[in-house]
Amino acid sequence: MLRRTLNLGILAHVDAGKTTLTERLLYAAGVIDEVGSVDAGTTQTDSLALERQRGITIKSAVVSFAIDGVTVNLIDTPGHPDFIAEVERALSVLDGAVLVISAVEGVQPQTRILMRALQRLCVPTLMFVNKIGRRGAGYERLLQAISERLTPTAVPMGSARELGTRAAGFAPWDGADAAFTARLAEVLAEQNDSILAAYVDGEAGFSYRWLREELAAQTRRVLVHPVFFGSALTGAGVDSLMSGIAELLPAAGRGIGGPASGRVFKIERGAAGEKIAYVRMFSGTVRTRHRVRFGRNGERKVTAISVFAGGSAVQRESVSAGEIGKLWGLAEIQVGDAVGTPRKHAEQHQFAPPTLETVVVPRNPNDNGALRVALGKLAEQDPLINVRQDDTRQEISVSLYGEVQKEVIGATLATDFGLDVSFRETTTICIERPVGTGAAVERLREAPNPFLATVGLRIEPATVGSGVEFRREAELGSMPLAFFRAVEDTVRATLRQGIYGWAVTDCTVAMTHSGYLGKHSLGHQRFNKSMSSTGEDYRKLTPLVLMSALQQAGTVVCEPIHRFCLDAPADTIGSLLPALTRLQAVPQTQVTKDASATLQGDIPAARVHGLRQQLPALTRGEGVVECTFDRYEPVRGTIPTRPRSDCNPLNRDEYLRRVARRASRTGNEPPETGR
Ligand SMILES: Nc1nc2c(ncn2[C@@H]2O[C@H](COP(=O)(O)OP(=O)(O)OP(=O)(O)O)[C@@H](O)[C@H]2O)c(=O)[nH]1
Ligand SMILES: [Mg+2]
Repeated sequence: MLRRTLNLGILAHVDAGKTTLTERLLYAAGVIDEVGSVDAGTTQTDSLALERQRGITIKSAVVSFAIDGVTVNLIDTPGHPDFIAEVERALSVLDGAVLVISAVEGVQPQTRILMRALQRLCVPTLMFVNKIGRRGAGYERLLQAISERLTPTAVPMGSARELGTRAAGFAPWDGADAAFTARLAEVLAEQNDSILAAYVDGEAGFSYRWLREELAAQTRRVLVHPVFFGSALTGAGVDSLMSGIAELLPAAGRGIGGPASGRVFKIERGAAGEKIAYVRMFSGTVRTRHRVRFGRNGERKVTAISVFAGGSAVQRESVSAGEIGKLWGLAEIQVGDAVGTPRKHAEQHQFAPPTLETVVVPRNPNDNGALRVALGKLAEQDPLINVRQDDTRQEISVSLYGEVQKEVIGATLATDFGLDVSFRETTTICIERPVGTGAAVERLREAPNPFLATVGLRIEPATVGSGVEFRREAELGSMPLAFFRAVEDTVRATLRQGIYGWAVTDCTVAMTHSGYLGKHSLGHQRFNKSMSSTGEDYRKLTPLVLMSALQQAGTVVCEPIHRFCLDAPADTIGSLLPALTRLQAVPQTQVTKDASATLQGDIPAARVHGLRQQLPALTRGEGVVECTFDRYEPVRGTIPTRPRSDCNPLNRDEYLRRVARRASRTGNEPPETGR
């Protein structure tokens, strides 16, 4: 029998019940005999000590079960927005998803963000409205919120009874239910003309089986979203969801053909500290003892493989298309790396990068080196923390999504690495965008250029969100490709710190002039470094030229702005509004219903923490606010600067002095590269 695999993500706003549902699905599939509990710290997927202590998921975890001949690899993801990077990595390897929504809290901000990402990536998605046994659980209200705020093509799959009680249950509809078949036909007819024709002709044209098949087909094409209700805590509705997963989501047959191609979505360290890469294979096969390419330049022999199959990971000789495997032996591999042949379309980021940062300080100054190594290991699992070493101040900083992530990093450093650290206050990461066009050129053997290279660069603004684009306008062939590469790499590195010290982005840099001195020699034919251009000449000259062009262009410092959605008692709005103004928040819409009001608007990321702190006092403890990154906007008022950690090419003389000092420290002559 052909084995089929479904890689299924469970996604939701924090605390909606993903981990509890995962536990229930494992139980229903017979993988575990007892249902573990998040609150008691006994679930399969919240297995880290920190997750058990805190009762929240921090890292994505994979478990598996079999259903109707399909191996389901289930990825339980974290819901807290501080760990959105984990969700992002899981998203790139999914065949289908279950979006969990709390029947009490309803559609929450993170629910919408996740749904949008699932739709952009065309991931077939079922919805599970959880916690129907909790007081305040809704049914019609939930369906309405789903259709208004998530998707107009939601299809309820059954009815719920005794909502808000321990006895709450879910009854799936079937072909005997005329209202259900009529509604199904109506929704499916939107995309299928033969159903439309049969629908118009009247009942006789329908076969229920045909409708179910069409429902599965349209779910797989992400045209409709079936909605189930239930309780992960009591198990109500979980069997129906389980059947829905098998019937409606697309399991792939294992094709072994094609070149090996996969993607790493999780990195873990084994008991002996060895690196384990979780890879989803898209085509081909990876085998033990075979060499495999990964990332930009990595290549190593795979020493062991285990594949998820019906409950646990088992040792195997190979992992093939459609499957998820754990790979040992690939020492330098990073999260996000391609394994084998990279897929054609490089994955785009679905969520905004971190907008906060902090300096990590070891309590014992002698631990500085160990701290750097430890943070490096954390960055293997989560590159977005973007560990930076400021050589001038001897400080290490990391990027963050929020305070919970900061606490988790602190706790991980203590428990896994024995490092006691403190953090400086969290600050906002701004960006710089060029406002005009600037150009500069330094020519070979023309004073004051001290380097054996010609570099001309022009920088100009590009569309928002486009990043940094490098273009060669100077003719290729006018110098060796390695020198062009040295210029491009240096341009990207230099733009990490603009005029005010922030990363420069949304711009195009064109190389307008190039030139080099070939292998020159006096009298004899040996290469003479002092008379010939080297890669080092380009690496040193480029920052000077680029920063001079950038100063001419000028930059504007932009700060991250969040969208907030705030619910509070209507009678507290009078005191809330002035407080929001003091926090530089700009409310744009206000809806008052009965005794409660909802305000939506913008707030600088730097003020979000302040808003969260003040909210309870301003709303008698009843206010709830959700904030999500929206965009960057020019800073109003005092322009924040970030201390430089590069060697400051803004001041030419100072830069040249430092370059000279470094060269003399590292053995006078710059190394020869690029030949
Ligand atoms: N009453 C009730 N409580 C539930 C249900 N499902 C989960 N819970 C509770 O809700 C809380 C959060 O459950 P989790 O399963 O950890 O939720 P999660 O979505 O995995 O949370 P994160 O991974 O941290 O985002 C726990 O206290 C659960 O016991 C349910 O169906 N009914
Ligand atoms: Mg969880």
